[in-house]
Order: sequence, then C-alpha cells, then structure tokens
Amino acid sequence: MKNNTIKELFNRHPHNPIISINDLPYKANSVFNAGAVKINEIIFLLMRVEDRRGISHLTLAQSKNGISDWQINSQPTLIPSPDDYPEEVWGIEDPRIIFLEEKKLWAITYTAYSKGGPLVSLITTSDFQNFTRYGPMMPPEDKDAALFPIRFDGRWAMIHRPVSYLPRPKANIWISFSPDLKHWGDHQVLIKARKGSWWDANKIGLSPPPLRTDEGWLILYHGVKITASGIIYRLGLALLDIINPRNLIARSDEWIFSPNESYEIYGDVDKVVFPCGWIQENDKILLYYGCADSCIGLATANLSELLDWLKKHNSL
Ligand code: BMA
Repeated sequence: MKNNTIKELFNRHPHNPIISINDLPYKANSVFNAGAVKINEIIFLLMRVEDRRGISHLTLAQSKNGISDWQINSQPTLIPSPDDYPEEVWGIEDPRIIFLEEKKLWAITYTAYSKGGPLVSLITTSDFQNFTRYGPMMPPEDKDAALFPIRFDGRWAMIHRPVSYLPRPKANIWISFSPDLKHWGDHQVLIKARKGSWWDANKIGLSPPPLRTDEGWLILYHGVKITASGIIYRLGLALLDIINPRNLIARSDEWIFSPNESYEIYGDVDKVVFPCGWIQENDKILLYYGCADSCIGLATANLSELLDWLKKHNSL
C-alpha cells in the first residue's frame, strides 16, 4: 500500500482552513489557536487574533455546524488589560476552555505575555459575554495550561508547561494542585520531553484540555522538533489515570498529526499545527487547530480509534 493511502487517525475537513483573516469583521494580522466548546448545539470558538501591532486578543465566533456560517463578534471579545493586569502588556493568547462542573462556570486558562515572559492566567464566564479575571496562576515562563473539570481529593488540578534553561533549555509538561484555583502547589512533572532525534524531543506542551474517557484522561500534546530548516509542531497522545491524574498510563511513540497541507506549512510560523480545543460528539472528536500561526483548521477523528491506537503504540 502506498504511504498516502494509509488511513490517518485525524481527517482534515475539505473546507480547511475554515476560518482565516478574510472572515474577520475588522483588520488584523492573523487568526489562529482557538479554544472550543459546544453549548446548546452551537459551537463556540474563542480565537486568538493577532493585531497589526503584533499584540494578541481573543474574539468569539459561533456556528451551528462548526464548519461554516461563523458569526464573529464585530469587536474583540477579550482585550489585554495591562492597566489592571500588567502581565497582559504584550497580549493574551492560546485559550483552553473547560467547564467547572461544581461552579457551573467555564474556566479559560490563557497565556498572558508579560515583560518577564509568558505566564498562565485565568478568566471565568457563565455566558461568554461577561468575564471575571482571576489574574496570574503561574509565574513566567509558563504556558499551555488547562484545568480539569472536577476536583481530585478536594483539590483542583491543572496541567501546564514551565520552561527551565539549565543545563540546557527544557520544557516538560507538569501538573499542579490547588484548593481554591489561586494558590498552587504539589507541582510534579507529568510528561517529560524526550531527547535526541524524537519528534517530541526537548519541548512539549498540552494542546487542548484533558478529555474524560472510560479509559482515563486523554491528552493530546504537541512536540516541537528542531530541524536544519526550522521547527515542526506535531501532535501525539497520552493517557492519565482517571482517579489520580498524576499517573501517566500511556504515551504514544509516534506522532499522529503533523503539518502536511500548504496552509499548515506556510504562514507567519511555518510547519505548525496547534490545537487549543476539541469537542466530543459521542464517538466523534472535532479538533480545532491553529495552522502555521495564520488561520484555523478542523480535523475529525473517532475517539475509540484514538484509544485503540494508543494501546498499540504505548511507549511506556
Ligand atoms: C508556541 C505558542 C503558540 C504558537 C506556537 C508556534 O510557543 O506561542 O501560540 O502557535 O508557539 O509559533
């Protein structure tokens, strides 16, 4: 069988990119990495929009079919607020959204780009019209964060990705716990970046929020390979224990999604696929991903196929 006829786990939508800068009702540089949720049969994307200064804000788009006919807010939905939150001075980026079941609130973890580097901040909302800012949860340099929808033994849990520079730059995925969403501790490395020539060597990060399945919390994460011609952002899978998410029970050996189409290969940052949101509809997964830091794509997969594949490709 020829390589291009082998079935992939994720299928790109034929209308990709489903949202690009021409769809926005105002002038901007790019629209990409979007958080995604479904409320009352409507798909909401909270999209990162980079303006022509280079500063990002977040704008809401809604669609019934999640593919076309997007209603995009005529003005930015959430703009940086550096007077009250100085850490947002260079923009707000890459939202991940999860429903906190106990509080009946949507929690949006996002990157605030401070003068000291990117850090993790939190906003909550019940309706995507009124928003409450909580401020920073993690100091710089830290990003790629999402909360879990429930507490574990009374504590909230968050996955995030701090960076350390000694003895050489390294970015592993961590998990931390909090009694109140404000004070975080019990920090632990959850998934280590691999080394050498692996697709996920040196730098990895959570992509969309953890997804609850019968087999555990499904994690889709990105790995950044540095090559002679630049970086490649690809995606792989992991699984965490459902009761104790500190336990990593599976991690894929191979990547499952990689820049392949021209809109993923060429853009403001070439060769990047960067999802911040996925939506489950029974066994179907809708993955919304940023393409080359320039536009938004949609790819679909079957959850059962992802879990079966991960069992066969577990490298632990
Ligand atoms: C990461 C994040 C993403 C971006 C990606 C590729 O570090 O900043 O927002 O899509 O780099 O540039």
